[in-house]
Formats: sequence, C-alpha cells, structure tokens
Amino acid sequence: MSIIASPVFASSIVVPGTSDLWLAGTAAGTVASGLTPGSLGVDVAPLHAPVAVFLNVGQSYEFFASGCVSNDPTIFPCYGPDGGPWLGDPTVHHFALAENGIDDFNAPLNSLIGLWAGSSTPFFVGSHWSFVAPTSLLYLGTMDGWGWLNNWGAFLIEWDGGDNREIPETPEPATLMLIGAGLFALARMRRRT
Ligand SMILES: [Ca+2]
Repeated sequence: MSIIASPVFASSIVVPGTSDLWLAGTAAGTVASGLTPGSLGVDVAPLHAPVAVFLNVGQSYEFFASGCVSNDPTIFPCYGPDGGPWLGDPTVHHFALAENGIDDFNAPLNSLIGLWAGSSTPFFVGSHWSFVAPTSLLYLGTMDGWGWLNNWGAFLIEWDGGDNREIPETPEPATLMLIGAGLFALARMRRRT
C-alpha cells in the first residue's frame, strides 16, 4: 500500500502560441512586435495578449507544461515548452527590442516564457517550474522574434500549489501510523543522545 498519491493538478490553463508577452498589461488596441525596432507592431491587444494567471503571494507552486507551438508547421518544427533553435541559433530575441515597458529577451524559439506584473524582465519557464509567487499576477506567453499572430499550437499548463493544493481534511489511517512511528523513532533517538 502506498500513501503517495498520483499528482493532482488543482488548476490548468491554456497558453496559445499567439500569446505575445510584449503586450502584457497593455490597453486594448496596443500593438507590439514588428520586424524591426521602431516599426509598427503587428500583434494587437487583447487578441495576441499573454495569458494572465492569478496566484497567491508567498505560496509555492509547481507548473507542468505540455503541448507544442510552431511559427509555421510546414517550415519549423512544433516545439514543446522548452522550445528549440532559431535558424541554427539556440535562442531568439525580440526583434523590436524593448517595447511597451518590457525588455528585450533571449529564449529558445516557441518556449514557454513568463513575466511578473510590475516587472520589465521576461524569464524562461519551460516545461517544469517550481517557484514561490512574489506577486499575484503572472503573464505567460511563448517566445518568438516578431509577429506572434501567425503562430500555431498551444501549451497546456497544469499546476499544483497555492490555496488550491489538495490537503486531506483528516489524515488517512496509514498516514497517522507513519506519524506515530516517526514520533516513536524520534523519541528513541533522543533517548540515545
Ligand atoms: Ca510568428
């Protein structure tokens, strides 16, 4: 008999490949991510905005991402949340550089990336991420150089943690037995010292 339960994902969310982090927190109609710095953005909020995730500050979370995203499946592979190379380079950056208060950033093509509300610095998330939430609003998007509007696919993010963590209201008998055995062992160790 095992008391280790299979993972229970309390929550899940879908991040479309069209989720452009450089539109995080922007007003409707804001554009971003043209081909060159200063060129008119081709992605528009809220259609291509990143996905907003609300978390509990100071609580622990574990994210598991699956699925795949591609710039164009007829030309590029469909990469998982850890992304892949961009034309031989291990990473790609934001061709328009800093935009809408969000810094330029390098990450593997089509990888899952994030940005905390109030921060200007994106970060790599990938397929597995354990963290403590520093603030309540997290934006999730995918990595690209420009033009998220034509991206294919999506990532499914399942997570455990926060107030959604599964906590049994009453310990199961096996758990109580283990706790009892642990206390007994502790008492024996203490007597020896
Ligand atoms: Ca694209």
